[in-house]
Amino acid sequence: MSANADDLIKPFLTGLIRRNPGESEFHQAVQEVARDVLPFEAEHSRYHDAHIFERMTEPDRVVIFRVSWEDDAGNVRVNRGTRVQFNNAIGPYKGGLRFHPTVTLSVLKFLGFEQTFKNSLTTLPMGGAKGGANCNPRGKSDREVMRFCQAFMSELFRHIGKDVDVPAGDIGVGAREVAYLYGQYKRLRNEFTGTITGKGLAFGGSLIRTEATGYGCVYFARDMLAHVGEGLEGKTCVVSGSGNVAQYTAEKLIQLGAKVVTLSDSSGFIYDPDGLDEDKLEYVIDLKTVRRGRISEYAEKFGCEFHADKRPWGVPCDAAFPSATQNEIDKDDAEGLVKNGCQLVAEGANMPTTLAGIEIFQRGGLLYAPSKAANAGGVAVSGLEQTQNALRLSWTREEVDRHLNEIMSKIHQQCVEWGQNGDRVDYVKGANIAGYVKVADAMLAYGII
Ligand code: NDP
Ligand code: 2IT
Repeated sequence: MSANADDLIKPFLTGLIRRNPGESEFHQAVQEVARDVLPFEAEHSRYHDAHIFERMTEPDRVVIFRVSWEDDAGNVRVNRGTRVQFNNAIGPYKGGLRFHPTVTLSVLKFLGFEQTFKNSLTTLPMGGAKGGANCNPRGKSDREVMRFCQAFMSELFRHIGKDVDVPAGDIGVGAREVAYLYGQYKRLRNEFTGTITGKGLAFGGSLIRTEATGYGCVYFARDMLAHVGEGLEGKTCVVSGSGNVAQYTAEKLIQLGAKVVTLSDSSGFIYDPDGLDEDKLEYVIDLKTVRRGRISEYAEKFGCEFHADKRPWGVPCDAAFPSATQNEIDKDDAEGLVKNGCQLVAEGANMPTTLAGIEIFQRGGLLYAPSKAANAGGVAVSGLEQTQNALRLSWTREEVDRHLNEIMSKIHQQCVEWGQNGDRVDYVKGANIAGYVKVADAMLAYGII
């Protein structure tokens, strides 16, 4: 970073930190974007004079509410629900809901901020939002999860709508939770307008939405490799997580001839040097989405290694697909990946790499795709679910997959257009500037609001 860029960024971040004390994840997400956008604004006075980036770091509004519910034993339980409506300059608010004990305002603000840029990159008309609650669905009965979702939606329904704000899933919010949430929304509003995406196919869901984030991430990796004349076939891949994104990242990698040797969860990772195949993956999907078990059971079943309380980044690979959670790759992990010859990192999870880790990847010359570009396939197909709901029809699997492919390629093209740096592409800069410009132009047009 030049001394000049540093002079712009430091005072900006000092102000941001003063206004948002203690919100380390939010600071981190803004810092990553500020490094590209503030120098860009300095060169484009129309954005700079209108304080566009400063306005983009302040959410339009945050709704915080109590979620009271009763567990199976008759105990009263209280959680905190939040919806961060970050920016609706280019379309209705759109973004997932996360139910996890680590959910804080900082986490939801980082996710909502990132979502604004990601949704802009998809080329679809969607603003940025995120929400969730500090609860843990793990270990709860279906009925408990149902009562929790109904209590959560009993307040959220006032703040959302098909043309206002359309939530979806994220960590801890899958098909089961989306169905309970939508059922309650429908009951309270007495309307069937599809105001949540990731719905079941019987009630307005889209084919390929379940697969979209993982598939899209692999399509993006394929496009990055094609740009340098390579392909995924035969590549050894390390994947973290074993939830929705990890499962369908692994599936598409296998379909394209790559070898997936790891998966993980919050207890550790499995290392299967023979690689996953369709049958093993089917076992994982049943284990994590139906039986809700631990990934260590995979190691017992297929006789491979399980490394408790460890992350998989020390396993030698050609490509890495972090697909669990934020900050799961730190500086040491990144150094290990570079040292072991990893060529490509495509982020299925949101902000899985620390700022120090990103610097290591960029200095190491890897093909590094930040989450706002690489994992945009999920929200893109959510956008296509909204379109199908509005049209009151359903597209085929092939049609949705074709759109997903095209959207990921368009995101790749935008990254190349804005991030070309000599004979290399800076995908971080490309995604940040391309995502920014569309939102900034809309905000500029609206005047000072
Ligand atoms: P799931 O709940 O389906 O799976 C999450 C996975 O990550 C599980 O394996 C879980 O382990 C693991 N995990 C969660 N938190 C932690 C943690 N603190 N430490 C270690 N492991 C953890 O979520 P998704 O697959 O949907 O989401 C994964 C990532 O992808 C998130 O960053 C999410 O924001 C992002 N994403 C999701 C999209 C979607 O469409 N679902 C779209 C774009 C991004 P365990 O089973 O032990 O809890
Ligand atoms: O982080 C994300 O993009 C998501 N969790 C998906 C959001 C959506 O609205 O589909």
